[in-house]
Amino acid sequence: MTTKRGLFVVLEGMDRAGKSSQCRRLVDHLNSIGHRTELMRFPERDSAIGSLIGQYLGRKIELDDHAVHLLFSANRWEFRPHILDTLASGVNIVCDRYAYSGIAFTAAKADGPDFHWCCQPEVGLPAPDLKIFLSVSPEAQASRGGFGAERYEVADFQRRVGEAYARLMRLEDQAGGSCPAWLTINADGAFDEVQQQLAKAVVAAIDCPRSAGPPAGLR
Ligand code: FDM
Ligand code: MG
Repeated sequence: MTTKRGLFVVLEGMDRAGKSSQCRRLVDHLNSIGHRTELMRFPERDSAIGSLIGQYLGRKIELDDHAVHLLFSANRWEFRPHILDTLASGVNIVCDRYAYSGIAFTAAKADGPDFHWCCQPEVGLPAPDLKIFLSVSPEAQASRGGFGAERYEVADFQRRVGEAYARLMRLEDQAGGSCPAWLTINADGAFDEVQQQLAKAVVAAIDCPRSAGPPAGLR
């Protein structure tokens, strides 16, 4: 019997949506019910490229907006073999941020790189089987405490990131297919309720048939 390849799930969303905590809990849950699953995140700061990104986010170094955009993308490309091997071995991946963060955060910069330019370095990366957007209202965002100290953790910039995500999702939904490209889950409610919705959607996707080969490349 051949192993069914793992499911590649990506979670995106605004700051304070609870993405990282939800991803961790989801991975624990999936493993506990027998679905072997690995947690990944981008930026993955634990590499030479990731360390530069960490220094940039922590305001230790300055970089041109194009250059740092390419570093974020290169960080994904360096883990492409790992993603493909993991999926081929039948293990699912839950990924905390991916190419969509890359595009939305750079495209949100005032006088920054052009939106279409931002999309290009991502072309060819493994495409997720399921993309989930955790949405959070400005009120819930505010009630969850202040932003951190990293670059980008600024309310006005976050609003622009939200607009860039919306543009991205609109474009992908227009691009076709009979079902929406994105599943949006509202994360304003209680953590456990959001987790239940997430787990239900992901388990259903794991159980769906999928092609035996590697995932297609992002277009
Ligand atoms: N971010 C994340 C980007 O600007 N580009 C990317 O490609 C990715 C993956 O990095 F502000 C931004 C999003 C966020 C910051 O992310 C660090 P975490 O999830 O807080 O570590
Ligand atoms: Mg953060």
